[in-house]
Amino acid sequence: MEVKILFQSLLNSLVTFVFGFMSFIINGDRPLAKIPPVRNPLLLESASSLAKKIRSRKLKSLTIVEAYIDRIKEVNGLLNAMVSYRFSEARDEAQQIDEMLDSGQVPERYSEKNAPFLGVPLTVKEAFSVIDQPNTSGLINRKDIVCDRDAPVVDNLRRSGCIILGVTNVSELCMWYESANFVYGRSNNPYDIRRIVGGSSGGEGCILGAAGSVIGIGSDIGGSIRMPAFFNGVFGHKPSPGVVLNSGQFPPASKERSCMLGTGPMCRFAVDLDPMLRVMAGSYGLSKLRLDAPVDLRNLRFFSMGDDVRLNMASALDPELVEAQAQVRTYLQTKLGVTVQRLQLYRLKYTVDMWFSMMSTIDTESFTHMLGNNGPRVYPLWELLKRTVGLSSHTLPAIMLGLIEGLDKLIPERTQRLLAKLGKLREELENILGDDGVLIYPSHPKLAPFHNAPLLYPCNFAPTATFNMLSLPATQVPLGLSAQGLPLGIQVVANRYNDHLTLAVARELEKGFGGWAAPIGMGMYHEAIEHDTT
Ligand SMILES: *[C@@H]1O[C@H](CO)[C@@H](O)[C@H](O)[C@H]1NC(C)=O
Ligand SMILES: CC(=O)N[C@H]1CO[C@H](CO)[C@@H](O)[C@@H]1O
Repeated sequence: MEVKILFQSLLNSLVTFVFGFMSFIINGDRPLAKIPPVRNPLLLESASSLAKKIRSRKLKSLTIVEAYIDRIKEVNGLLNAMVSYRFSEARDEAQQIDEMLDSGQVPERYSEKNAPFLGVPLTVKEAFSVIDQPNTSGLINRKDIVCDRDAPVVDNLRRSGCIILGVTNVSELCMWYESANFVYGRSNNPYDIRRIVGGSSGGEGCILGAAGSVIGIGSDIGGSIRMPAFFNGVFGHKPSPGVVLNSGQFPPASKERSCMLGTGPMCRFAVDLDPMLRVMAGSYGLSKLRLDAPVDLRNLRFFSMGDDVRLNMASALDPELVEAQAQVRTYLQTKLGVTVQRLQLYRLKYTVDMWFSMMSTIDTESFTHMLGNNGPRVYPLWELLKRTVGLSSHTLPAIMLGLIEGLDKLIPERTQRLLAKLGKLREELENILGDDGVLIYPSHPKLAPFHNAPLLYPCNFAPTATFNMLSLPATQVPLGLSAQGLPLGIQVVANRYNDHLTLAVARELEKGFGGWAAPIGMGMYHEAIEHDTT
């Protein structure tokens, strides 16, 4: 056992060294390009606060829209987070809202209750349908497809008054945790551009982290909201299943997938999570939640798990994340006077196996079929050969997924065994959490890795995938920056339909740990920055 741990930590150091070295070769010894600091204070306000000021005419919607457009133009060249813009339409919409509010003639559908985000800019993950925006999910053979209508969740946010600035990058078919594809290229982390933004809602996490957006839409079947939220230091919430309608995204959300797939808010300020979730859920699923129930954090039961459970096939937890989780425990205990109980659920060890088993039972359409855009099937082995000589239009992770697809179906007894294990685990955790339990759990084993490094850690989505297969709501909460200037974070989990608990804890932890921290491009080139600014 000891030898295994030693070997793994040696391997980790080696990988970090090799990828750091590769980046050094590519970037030379030039100081790493950094995004400019945030200068406009409007970019530091929550969507809720902006909405209030727009309504009371302290601020014009157009001023805010222009501020975000300027910021996007300033950072996107370096980050490649947004892949399609609708700036002139956004300006027109902002102007119309300003004129309407100035006139004092505000129809009922734009009242504060019906349009809580009137005049506030929004960005959307490309996989969601937005009128006149591309509908590719990073597949080359879909690059010319344009949407002729909005996804229901996009429509809900538009009706709430949001102004869409554009759509953001994803991984190919939204099935990998690095956002790169042959339609849009690769997105870079705003805290260190040599690193990944995560996926599949990676462009969304990235543009939020860079202060180029304040609220956004993501979707999550194994961590696609929470991983990018973690790597880019923002909030991301995967709601309880059946609360936000998943339709209108590609790959399509079948009924069977809906227990695992969650569409939810991503944002920079904890206060925006609740109002966004209300709007996104709308008449479809809001009544399942109890967002109006008062929450007294001191009456909740807290549990902590993760730094002592080693998940099969996933990396060990980074020491800085172990420390961050310990600080969260201490904060909750001292600030709220609660006790945080350590939990050990040994079945969690098999998260990756259980998640794949569950996916294999619910997936109606084959991945290779979808890669071929439902035309001729794609042959992953052939694509792998083409990839080695740079001729495939598919990314390596997508090809690998195609290769392993269906492996689970080969051993049906194993799948059944794992699903039985999962059922027991779900029951066990649901009983522990009840209606007043909150679990804190790592968001990811590692801080944002270097580009391509996820290929070596393909199963590190395990800590987020846990709560898709368990159908529980989970919020990723940023916890400030590591010694190297990379975002830290933690997941907050509650029982099904208790989303109001995780959101309340997220707001509390933001108070204690500062929430989103503007990237100042530290990383290895810390000195260079200090020099720059003096
Ligand atoms: C996006 O593409 C999918 C799959 O081809 C299709 O079903 C869907 O209708 C498209 N969305 C829009 C809004 O055009
Ligand atoms: C780096 C990169 O490939 N960026 C591309 C992102 O997508 C837009 C829209 O298709 C392209 O214009 C960029 O070149």
